[in-house]
Order: sequence, then C-alpha cells, then structure tokens
Amino acid sequence: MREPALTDARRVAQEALALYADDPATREMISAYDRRLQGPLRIALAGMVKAGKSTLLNALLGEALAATDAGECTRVVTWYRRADSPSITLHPRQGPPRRLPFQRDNGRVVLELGATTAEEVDWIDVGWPSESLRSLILIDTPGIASLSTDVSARAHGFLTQRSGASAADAVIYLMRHLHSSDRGFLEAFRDVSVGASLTVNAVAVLSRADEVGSARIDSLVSAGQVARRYADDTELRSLVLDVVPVAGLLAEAARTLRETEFRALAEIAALERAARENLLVSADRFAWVAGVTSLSEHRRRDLLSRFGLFGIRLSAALIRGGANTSTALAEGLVEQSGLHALQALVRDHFRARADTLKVYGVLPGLEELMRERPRRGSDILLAEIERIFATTHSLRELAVLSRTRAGGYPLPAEQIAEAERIVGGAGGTMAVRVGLADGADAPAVRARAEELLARWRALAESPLTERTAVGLCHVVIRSLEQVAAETMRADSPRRSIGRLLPDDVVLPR
Ligand SMILES: Nc1nc2c(ncn2[C@@H]2O[C@H](COP(=O)(O)OP(=O)(O)OP(=O)(O)O)[C@@H](O)[C@H]2O)c(=O)[nH]1
Ligand SMILES: [Mg+2]
Repeated sequence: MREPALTDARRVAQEALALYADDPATREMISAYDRRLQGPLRIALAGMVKAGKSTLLNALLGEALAATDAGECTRVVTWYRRADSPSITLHPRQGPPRRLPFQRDNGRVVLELGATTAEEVDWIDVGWPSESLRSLILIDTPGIASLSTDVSARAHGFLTQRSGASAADAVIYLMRHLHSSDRGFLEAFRDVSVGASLTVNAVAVLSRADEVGSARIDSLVSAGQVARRYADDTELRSLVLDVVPVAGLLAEAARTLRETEFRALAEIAALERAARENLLVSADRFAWVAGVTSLSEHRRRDLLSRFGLFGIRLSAALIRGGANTSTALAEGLVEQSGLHALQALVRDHFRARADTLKVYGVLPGLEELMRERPRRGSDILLAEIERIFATTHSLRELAVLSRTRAGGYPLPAEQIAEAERIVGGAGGTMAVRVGLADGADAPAVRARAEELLARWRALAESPLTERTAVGLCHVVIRSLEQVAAETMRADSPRRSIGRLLPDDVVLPR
C-alpha cells in the first residue's frame, strides 16, 4: 500500500517543475525535493562529540565502514546509501563535486581529502553495496561540541535546516547523559522540522550504555533504568518518541565478529574462575598482565578496542552459558547490546511511516520556495499543499501525536496515552494501536476497535469536551475506523493483520 499523500506530493512537485520551466535554479531545487520523495528514508545519527554515532552507524550497517575516533572524515556530514559498487563523492562548499580515492583500513573507509580541509567540505556521499541500505540512507554527522566551533555549527546547521531538500527525514539522537546541550539541540530540531513541530521523527539513544555501570556485567540493566527515567521526563517526551539504551561498540563488534576473535574470547572464558576474574578486573590489567592466556598484548589491546572491557566480560559469560559458536555468541551480544530494541523503534516509528515522514518534510519546503518566488499559478499549487495537509489522515495523525507529546490537549493522562497509541505512537500494527498484543487475531482487534470507537465518539459529542480536544477525538475516531475496516478485509484468521502504513522494506540486520 502506497501512501496516497506521496502520490499527491509528487504530483505537486511535477506541476511545480512545469510552472518554473524557465527558471533553472528553482527547478533544480524542486528536483532535489522530488528526489527526496522518491528515494529511501533518510535517517541521521546526531549527538555530541564522541557520543558513539559512527560506531552505531556501523552496527546498523553490519559493517565497520564509518571511521570512528580521530581523523578528518569524522568532521564531515557523510551519507551512506546503496550503490552497486563502492563510490565516494566529495561535495565541496564551493565548486563541482569530485570523486574521492579511498583506502580501507581494517575494514573502515579512510577518505583521502588531500589538500581539502573538513571546513571546505559540504558533505560526502558514500555509495556502498550493502543490503542494509536498500531501504534507508544513513547519515553520519560530526559531533556537536559547542555551537561556537565551525564543525559543530555545520552539524547543527545540517540537522536543523529549514525544510531543506537535503535534510534528514528522521533523527536518531545519541546522548551519554542528558546534557543541557542535548536538550537545546533537540528543541532546535523540533522547532524547525517541517513547519509545525514534529517530535515524531526523533528517537533518542542512551549511548555507550555499557559504560553506565562502569562495565559491570549488569551495566545494561542500569542503563535501561536511566533510559526509562529519561523517557518519562516531561520535557524529553515532547522532544523524542522514546529513549533506548544501546551499547553500540558491542553491537558493532558482534555484527562483524571474526572467527579468530571468537576463539580468543573462548580461551578467556575457559580460564579457571579466579584467573579469569583477576584478568578482567580492569582494562589496564587485561592489557598488561602477561602469561595468563596465549594472547599477545597486541591481540588483547585489539580485543579491548573492538569489544570494550564490558564486551569481553559479557562474551566470556555468554560462552560459559553455552554460546559455543561465533554465530551464537554474535546473536547473544547483539541481543544484549540493545540494538534490536533500536531497530524495532526504527521499524515502527520511521520505516512504517517512511512515506508520510517524507511528505511531511518536503511539502513545507516546496511551499516556502513557491511563496518566496510567486508567479501566476503558484497559488493553485499552494492551495493544493494546504489541502493535502488538511485531508491526509496519516499527516493529521503525525500532527496529533506531536501535539499530545507536547501536552497540548486538555484531557486526562490515560485518555491522552490511549489516543497516542491509537494514532500509532507505540508502533503501527493495528493490534498495538487498539492496545492488544502484537499478533492478536482480526476478530479480537475488530471487537476492541468497535468498543473504543463507541467511547471516543461519545467523548467527541459530549458538551463537556473542550473544542481543541474534539479535533483530537476526530483524528482518533478516523484511525479506529481504519483499523475496523482493515480487520474486515483480513477475513481469514490465518491472515495476519499488519500496519496501516506501508512496510515493505527490510530492516538492517
Ligand atoms: N565502551 C564503549 N565505547 C564506545 C561505544 N560506542 C563508541 N565507543 C567509543 O567511543 C569513541 C567514539 O566513538 P565514535 O563512534 O567515533 O563516536 P562519534 O560520536 O562518531 O564521534 P565524533 O564523530 O568524533 O563526534 C570510540 O573510541 C569508540 O570506540 C560503546 O557503546 N561502548
Ligand atoms: Mg563520528
């Protein structure tokens, strides 16, 4: 099922191209918007310096491609998109784009900027033959240190650009602790995203989660508690849809685990308990103490940089618990890293709404462009954009969701929570929308939808309901009607009922 608004938005773009046929500069901008509508969803990874963005990008890709730590290329906005063969293009701030030579160092792409400095680069486009990029473009951004530095300002500028044709459709925001700069950044992003505020395209990651509990084996449990506290924080709730803890380093190492690494970790796991615990007391000790294993200091340091002390401890525990192949260990580590939870958020909140998010991002940009350059016929297209926003249900759902998160409706908390779920705030499957377990059968979902419909219709008609809340009720009612109609179509009990929105893309795994 295609999102009808996407077809409408593409038609507006085509008509705008015809309208500005004699103005190449405007046409180029409109074409860029049209490419954004046609292309895969663009997800940017953002956050402060060294939050773990590039590491997490690699974990999502399943390949250690993006450079981490030092180097000029960590200071440039870099796009990773699918291509049949590797190609890297540098887009300078001034002058035409040019192909870049590159080398791989231990898998990672090392870009050779030559005489060009990061400051002179607008962005870098990496085309890579990766299946994980079939449905997504991942955008790595430089760390935001303080807005006074040029690099930070550029990362900030990229992420908060006003409905630009090259903007991201959604953001994964990494934070190690909730810092005031994080709030400032998220607010800026919310304020500029697509005309109205749009919290619904941002999720937060409590990153480097293994470090929360000083690499103790229960670190991720502590990180989970911190993330839940953040997720309930009223201010943060209005900025991001959810907060999940992720140990990106662990996920990256697990998804690129080598057989030799598995054997080294298995050797550590097989040590007698006292010797093992003694070796794993601290990273320094692990690197320095010789003679306990057959591993050279160099190999031990390699393991530390790939897995972290926590990753080594956890691997030993998993191997001792029965993960006796590299595949089993990799699966166990990915599960523990929190990557799956993040992938589920990306699936439910971003991919399931990919078309809607693109339209929500692009139309205000086209609108602004035509308002700045009015000519005969542009008012008709502007009216069409207004009509699309007013009548497209999925766009209205996003607007409602963003407003409920910001506390914008005069209704009790339980009703707000229910409304959020019904418009897709907890994910797009119909069972989840009506508050049942994912996978519930069609008759149960229909019965529950009918029950909720009766309740929300009564609320909409009650003289006690405030006017602003009535608007919310109508959107909720329409969503429930769609759920009920869809369950009618799913007449066979074996046919699973899916999402209200398209979901034909494969998650990076
Ligand atoms: N322990 C631990 N270290 C991590 C994790 N993720 C990243 N790191 C380390 O943190 C450092 C920075 O990681 P990057 O992925 O380069 O961080 P970044 O946010 O891309 O950094 P900039 O682009 O320079 O802002 C590296 O040394 C990583 O190995 C993690 O989950 N756990
Ligand atoms: Mg980086």
